[in-house]
Order: sequence, then C-alpha cells, then structure tokens
Amino acid sequence: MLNLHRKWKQLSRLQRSLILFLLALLLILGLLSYPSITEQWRGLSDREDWLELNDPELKAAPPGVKPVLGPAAGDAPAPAAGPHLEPAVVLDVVVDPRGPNVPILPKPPIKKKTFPNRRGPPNLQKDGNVSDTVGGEKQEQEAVQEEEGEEEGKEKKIVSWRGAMIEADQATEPPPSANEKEAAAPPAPVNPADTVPLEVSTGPADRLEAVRDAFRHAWKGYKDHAWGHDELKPISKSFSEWFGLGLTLIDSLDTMWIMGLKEEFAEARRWVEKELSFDKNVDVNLFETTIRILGGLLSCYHLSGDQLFLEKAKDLGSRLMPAFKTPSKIPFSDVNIGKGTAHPPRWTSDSTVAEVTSIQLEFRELSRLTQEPQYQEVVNEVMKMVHTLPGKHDGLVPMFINTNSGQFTHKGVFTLGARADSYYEYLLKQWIQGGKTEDDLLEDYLQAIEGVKKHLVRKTGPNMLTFIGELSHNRFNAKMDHLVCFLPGTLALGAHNGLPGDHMDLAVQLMETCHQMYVQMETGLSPEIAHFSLQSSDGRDVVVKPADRHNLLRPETVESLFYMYRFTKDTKYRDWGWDILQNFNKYTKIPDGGYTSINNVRDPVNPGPRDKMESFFLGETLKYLYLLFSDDMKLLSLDKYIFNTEAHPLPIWPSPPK
Ligand code: DMJ
Repeated sequence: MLNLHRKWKQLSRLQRSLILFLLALLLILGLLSYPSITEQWRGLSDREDWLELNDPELKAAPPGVKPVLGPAAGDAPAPAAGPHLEPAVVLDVVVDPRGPNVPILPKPPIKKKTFPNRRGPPNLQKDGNVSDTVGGEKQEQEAVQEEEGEEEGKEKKIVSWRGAMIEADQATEPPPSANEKEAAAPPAPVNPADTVPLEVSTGPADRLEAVRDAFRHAWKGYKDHAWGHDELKPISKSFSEWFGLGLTLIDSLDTMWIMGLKEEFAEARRWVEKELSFDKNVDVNLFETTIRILGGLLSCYHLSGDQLFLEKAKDLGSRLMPAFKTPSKIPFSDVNIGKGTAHPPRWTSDSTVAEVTSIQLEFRELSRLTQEPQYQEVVNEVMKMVHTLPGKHDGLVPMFINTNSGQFTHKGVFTLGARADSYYEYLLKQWIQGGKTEDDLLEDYLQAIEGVKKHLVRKTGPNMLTFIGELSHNRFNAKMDHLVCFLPGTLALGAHNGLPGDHMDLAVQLMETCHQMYVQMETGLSPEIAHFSLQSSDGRDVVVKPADRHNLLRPETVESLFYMYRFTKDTKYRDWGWDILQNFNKYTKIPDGGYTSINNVRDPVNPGPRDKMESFFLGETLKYLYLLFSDDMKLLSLDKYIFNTEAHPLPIWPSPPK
C-alpha cells in the first residue's frame, strides 16, 4: 500500500489527473449499466431458486406438463414455474415455446445446471422479434425424462419430459402388413347434408356474444402479431414457434366455424390453402401434432365439407407414419415430417403413455375417410398391446412405455394427470366413436374407473370435497393437476352412453371440486396443480404451492362444465363457466389483443403475465365456453360427435347395416 502511495506521488499532476478521469469515467459507465445488470441477475437468481429446490413437491411442473410424482421424480429438476414476474421483466424474457412458460433468460451469466433440450429443432426455437432461446419443450414443454436402464419398482431420475431433438438412429421394423390387420371401416365421405352450417346458434345472447368477443380479441392479437406462426406472445407483440405450422391458426379453425365467424374463417382457410405446407424439415411431436393439427383439419373437413382440409389431413397423416416404425410398434414421440424419420427424445427410448394412446380417434377417422387402413392399423396395434400389458394397477397405467421393449417403464406411479390423462379419455371415446362394439376398450375403461375409485379418490377433511390424488409406489399423494378436470366430463359422457350411474355421481362431485379450484383462488382462476387437505382441522381444502400457481388458460374445467350442462341442464354449470370467462377477461386479457398465461392465480394485484397464449385457449377453452352457453343442443350433438382431446369434433361412426 505504501509502495503504491509512493508511486502515485511520483506521477506528474497531468498523469494523476488522467488516471482519476479514467476512473471516474469507468464509475459512471458502471452506474449507467447497473439496472440491466441487476435485472438480469435477478432473473437468473429466480431460475436458480427453482433449480435448487430439493423438495420435489415444490418443483414446478413445466406448464402443460405434468409434474412427475413422488419418488419417481427423483431429485431431478423439473422446470418450475418461475417466481412471480413483473410484467416489465416478462418482456425481457424469452419464454420457452415448448416449456410451460418457464422463463429463460437470453444470456444467463451463470449456468448451474442445464436441461435436456426440449421439443423441436433448434432453428424453430425462436420467438419473433426475440433472440434464440435455450430451447424448450411443449408446454409441453414438458419436462423430459432421463432414464438409464429400467428396473421394476425402482425410482428413476426424471429430468424433464417430452421434447426431443432427434437422432434418427433408432431401429425400425417394416410397417405392419395390411393383411395382418383388420380391414378398415368403409369410407364415409362427408355428406353435405351432415355438415354443420356456419351459423350462430341461439342462446343466452349476452354470454354467447361475450365468448365470441373474447375469441375475436384473442384472434386479433394473433392476427396482428403472430399470423401463420404457432403461438402469440401478446405482451411483446410477437410470436413463438413450436413446429412452425401455424398451430394456433389451425387449432382455431373449427371454433370460428362453430361461432359463425365467417370472415375470420375464410381468411384462415386461405392461409391453409396458400401457405400451409408439411413438406418441411422439422421435428414435430406425434401426439401434439395429431390432436391439434390432424384433429383440427379433420374436424374442419366434417364441419364444412371442404375437401382442402381432408387433403391436408391426408398429407400430414402420411408424414406422421414413420413414428410407428419401432421395434415394438409403440411409436416414437417425434417425427421429422420432411425427412420421414422418427426418434424418441435424446435422453430415453420411452414414449409417454398418454401420447401413444391418444392419437387413435384421429388416425382411425383418417383411415375411414381415405379408405387407407394403415392409419387405423398402427394405432389399433398400440391399444391391443397396452390392453394386455403387465404393470397396470387395477386398470391404472404407468406414465411411460418403452419403444424397444413395448413394456411399461417407471412402474408404480399412477396419475390421472399429465402423461396418463387422455389414455382414460380415449378408451371411452374410441369405444363411442366405433359404435360401442370394441369390447376391449370398454373393459379397460370400466376397469380403470374402478381403479380410480379404489386407489385415487379421496375426500378433503374440511369440506369433504372429492378429489383425485396420485399413487407413487403405494404412497398416496393428495395432489391433483388441473388437467384431471377433464374427468367429470368424461365420466358424464360414459354415463350418458349407458355406463354405471355411479360414474355420474362421481362426475358431479369432481365437477364441484374443479369449480372450487377456481373460486378458492383470489383471481377466481385455477392453479396448474392443487393439493388437498385431508385433515378436518386444516383450514382450507385447496392448498397451492408457490411453484404451482400459474394458469395457462387451460380448458379442462370448462370442458367438463359443457358436458355436465348438456347432460343435466343444471344452470349452475353455466354460471360457473361464466365466472371463469369473466376472470379470464379480468386477469389475462391484454388490451391490444390476445390473452396471456399468468404466473400467480393468488395475486389479483399482479397475476404476473407470462406473455404466451396457448393455441388450446382458442381451440378448446373458448369453444367449450361457447358450447356451454349455446341453447342449441343440436349444435355438435354428443350423440353424433365425439370431441378429441383438443376439442375437435369428429363424427361417431354410423352403425353398419345389419
Ligand atoms: C391440450 O393440448 C389437450 O387438451 C391435452 O389433452 C392436454 N393439454 C392441453 C390442454 O390443457
């Protein structure tokens, strides 16, 4: 120090002034850049917080994705919903297109852990007007699973799920020969008399008009800032890509038709005709592409009779077929629709059970329309295998299935939420679609509902609310994803089709619980995941952990409200749906256009907009609300149509002549 002081004294006055000037300059520059530095670090620490959570229950489930339960989740970091973000911060953040809205900083200064890639090729993981992201997965985002080897009953490390970058190096098998399979049902081209006229139905005019207004508002944002892209980012007025196939536009088509929005429909149809091409070198997720795009196109064909939609559906269906070329015939999660290659996620050879068993309605219908049996054959084969597979628990299925062995993996964990949910839904719906003749489907469905009642149904201590929990290696977890709220509607649909009356009783009780998941929150909107109190001494029935407080504009509760109203005509279900719509308008509507997912349903002052509008908000949520308020019971009669898991109606097949 003394030395330094001596040297300083030896300098000329000019030299000292120059040094002092430079130091002052550096100080000023540092101060000027301080806000952006702190901002970035603040965001980073948010992310680190959840990366380092040790309590698996506190780990966020990536939006749209379902959290991996209990021990099976191991200590892997499932992306959690980040802590509450101020809108200004949200604008600086790139939201992972596939990942359930996990904010990802453009250039984090420090990276403690890395996640496996998410779905979609890197070149598509870009947001409009925004720099590259780290990559993400479907709200999908879904976390990905990292699995090295498999042992029965042993808990596996789950890192994240879904997603996939691809390595087209998986062993393949020749496609199943047509003569091994049952013959496809006879084709049934759309009869113009069977199409649904593009007219507005009558009903409580104010509520119907309010839903139509909400749709127009959402569509305006999409049209202004994301036209032809996958998803709108309504706050930053940009877009995100997942597959680069105009996801929101296609998911929305039949909603516009049903709502009588003729101009919007015509304009979107022109885009499909002129711009939509599946001849792209892009990896898509088989399940998501099937339910949203294939399902949307088939539904539009049925509603409008317009051949364009069937042609597009055929093109897409044939491009998805390579997914089934696996050793086991259980399809890979991802397909490159341009190259004709398929592969599982990089970190595993497993597929998700819900994904491989929830593409059947669409592929079966495609075969019926085209008279080409191969689509129906490949998906029927999956159901046939799952029907006899060991590892079920009174009809309940594990969440993963291996594409090499064809066996369930990560056994012992059972949920009606993410990764298993639509397996149960599609058992019933395939049975109905096919004219209630396929007994294995019915048997599996009935057995599964018995399994649900036996192992997963419980009541809360405080107010005896019935809920569906999860089972992890015989340990009950009182946790229910919002996704499970599809179940009341499915149970009611089964009862309507002649299944046991106690299914309807359970539906009524669960509908009340899903309603409570909304009304007990300060915003009147449900969290992504709820925990339920089992002790009567507990203060409240519904408890929400900080990482689970987000709302992605999901449809399941309004979907079930639609079924419950159609079958009971109890107007309370309409009132509950009306409250939900109003709260979406209050807390998620972006003034210039569009709606956004939010971070915190418990903070009405700052719900934390996430800057993302999922395509299912237009494809499902608003459609079901519209149908809920419509008095026209013939509009998509549930005796004539079956809705796929993305709310795209497909016809129930006519019975063959006797
Ligand atoms: C949709 O894509 C479908 O409803 C799917 O079955 C579950 N996830 C979303 C909506 O929440």
